[in-house]
Amino acid sequence: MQNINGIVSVEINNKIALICLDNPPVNAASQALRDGLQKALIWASSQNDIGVIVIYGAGRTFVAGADIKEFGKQPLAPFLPDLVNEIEQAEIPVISVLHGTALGGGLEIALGTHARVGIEGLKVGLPEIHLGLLPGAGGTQRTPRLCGIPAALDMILSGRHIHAQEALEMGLIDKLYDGQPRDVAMEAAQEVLIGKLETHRTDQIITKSNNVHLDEVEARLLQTHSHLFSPHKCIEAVRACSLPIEEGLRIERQAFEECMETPQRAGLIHAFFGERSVSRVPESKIAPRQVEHIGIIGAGTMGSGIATTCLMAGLRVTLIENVQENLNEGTAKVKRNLQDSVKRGKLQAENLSKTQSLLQPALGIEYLDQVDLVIEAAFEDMDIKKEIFRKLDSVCKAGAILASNTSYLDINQIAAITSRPQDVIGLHFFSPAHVMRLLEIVVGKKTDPAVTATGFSLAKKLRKVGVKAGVCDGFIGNRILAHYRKTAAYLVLDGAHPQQVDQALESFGFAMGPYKVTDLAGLDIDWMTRRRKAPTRPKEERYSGEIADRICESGWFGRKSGQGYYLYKGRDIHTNPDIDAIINAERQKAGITVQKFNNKEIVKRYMTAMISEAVRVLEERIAARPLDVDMVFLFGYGFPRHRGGPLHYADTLGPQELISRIETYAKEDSHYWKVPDMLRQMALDGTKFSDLNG
Ligand code: T1G
Repeated sequence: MQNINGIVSVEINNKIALICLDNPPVNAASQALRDGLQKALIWASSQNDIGVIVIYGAGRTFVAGADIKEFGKQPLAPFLPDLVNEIEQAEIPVISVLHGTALGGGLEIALGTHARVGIEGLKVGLPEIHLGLLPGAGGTQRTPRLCGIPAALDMILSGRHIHAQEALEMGLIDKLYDGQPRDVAMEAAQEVLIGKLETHRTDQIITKSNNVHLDEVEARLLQTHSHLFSPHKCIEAVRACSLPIEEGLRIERQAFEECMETPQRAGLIHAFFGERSVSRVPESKIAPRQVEHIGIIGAGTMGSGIATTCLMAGLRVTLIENVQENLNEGTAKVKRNLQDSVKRGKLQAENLSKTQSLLQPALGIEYLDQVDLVIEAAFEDMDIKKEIFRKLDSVCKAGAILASNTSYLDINQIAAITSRPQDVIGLHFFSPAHVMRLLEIVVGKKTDPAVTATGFSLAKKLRKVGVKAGVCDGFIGNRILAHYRKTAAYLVLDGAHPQQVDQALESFGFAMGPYKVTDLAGLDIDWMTRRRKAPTRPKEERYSGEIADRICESGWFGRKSGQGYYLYKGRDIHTNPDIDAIINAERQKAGITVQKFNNKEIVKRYMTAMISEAVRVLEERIAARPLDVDMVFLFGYGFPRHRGGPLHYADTLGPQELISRIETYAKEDSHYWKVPDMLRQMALDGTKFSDLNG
């Protein structure tokens, strides 16, 4: 065994050279792995009488891609595309054994080998598009040669994982085996030596151009993803696959480097690492409590959604209502959600009945005496919640965690009425709870760190993105939303049309503008919030709810009533001409001189408002890090992923630009537009939000 550099080793066994890649956790193609692999190939080729070289991975997967941590830094040789070419041009046949998730640069290494074998359970893919990139080590040139342009383009533009059998049928791998990587490496190598497993060079396959298909896909992309950069560069690179491979690889490299330079690549990589590091909180070093049986109080939309997500994670669920009819309705909704999850491929059909059997509907809180954790999802009323928690305190076993799904109420107040405030926490799910990935973990003053740790462990089990939040009205997301939604309302009062505001934010990258979102959620919910907050609204605050109040008073609550800011006929959505009269009447009543706003100005105001409140949430330690705010908005509020989140986006503007915008707007409304002290300090220190994510 020749240990090349601690990550790569080579073993000679008769005429076979076995190169083992061992770079946990996912064998990322770091500079050390590339350097070791290159040296191993040279060393193996220099040995006498080697008939075949096999590359395989140790651990849970073959190479899962280039090392994303190296992006944005000075690239270091050997460069992956060059290494793949060296593999392909080797005189001794080189084959690869793929297991786990051979993705991106990992699959590209394999495409440079002269035969690829997979191990059962393998998934392959070219997910670079999710990082704002394209396959930059030959994937756009070799994949079409192996499986044709349409299949290659689908793989590159979707970034999807392809299961082993499909990969075999597509021609991406040559044979499927079962067993451990090293044993399969030996078996496949011996088959090469006896001619049972053929080897071939991908670069010698000629691909016919298919510009008709490429033009069709490009046209569709311009409709759906015109704001994204890398999909168009993917097509540009794939177009070159009918040229000699040296030319194609040059065009691919050029396109890759252009993508690497974009803010979209930086935003998507921030999102990738943020999703993983957001759960790294001090409490995650503490052992969580055991949770196998969950009690849920309230079988309404949220309760049934939360029950669904817990059942899908294999947890037992006792679902509580106080009226049989509501319990039946909620139970039926859970079953529909599970069937919907099967349709969406989130739950295997063969697991449906077993999953449903974990659900135990019951009338009365006394059935929760043995659960490990309760999630209260009752009506958003503090008195109702206090009454429930009083009962839970007397019914639940010692050590049971008592959580509320409240979206803004004070967890400390709820905890204070129990004899176990240390076991009380907020677990704020987002509707639909079995689809939305965000879970705000709201930590009270007295919450035991082990309870917080359990919140994060539950989030992982539910495949949610858990974000730690402090206690304030609305925690992180709804607190910030409540602020910047006023900007949208002020813009409409002052001259913009709701549909224009939506279009402006959709062109910025939001899937839906704020008026479509509020129509979808139900205008009555915001109406209730405005009335709840009316008694405590500061007198200096410019009221932003006049137009929305009039719309609600007309009984128009959005999609659920067929009419809101828009008209809903079946799945069609149209502007609602009846709101123009309401808007004009309110402007007249307020004596407003109508202004014109262009889309750029709408986005500037909206984003500046969002960022300024996000900074205040950081100042008050409601969120510990800027990335916590970013992940809340990426996973709970449809913030465009390629922009990385509000504060990652703020770094592209800089604190000084934000301060000057706020100071300009403050001339119109000094109560609403205030520069947070933290932003001024950042401008003085030259600090970026990314510096605060450590
Ligand atoms: N580089 C660096 N670190 C990576 C990584 C990568 N490619 N993939 C994962 N990690 C880290 C991750 O941050 C986490 O770290 C740990 O590994 C476990 O990951 C030239 C340019 C492979 C399906 O996009 O999809 O190749 O938090 O929690 O849920 O054309 O990781 O433990 O410190 O996600 O089991 C293309 C990205 C790169 C694959 C495993 N490849 N990774 O999922 O574990 S670009 C990708 C994943 C490229 C070439 C181009 C998943 C996974 P930590 P995890 P998992």
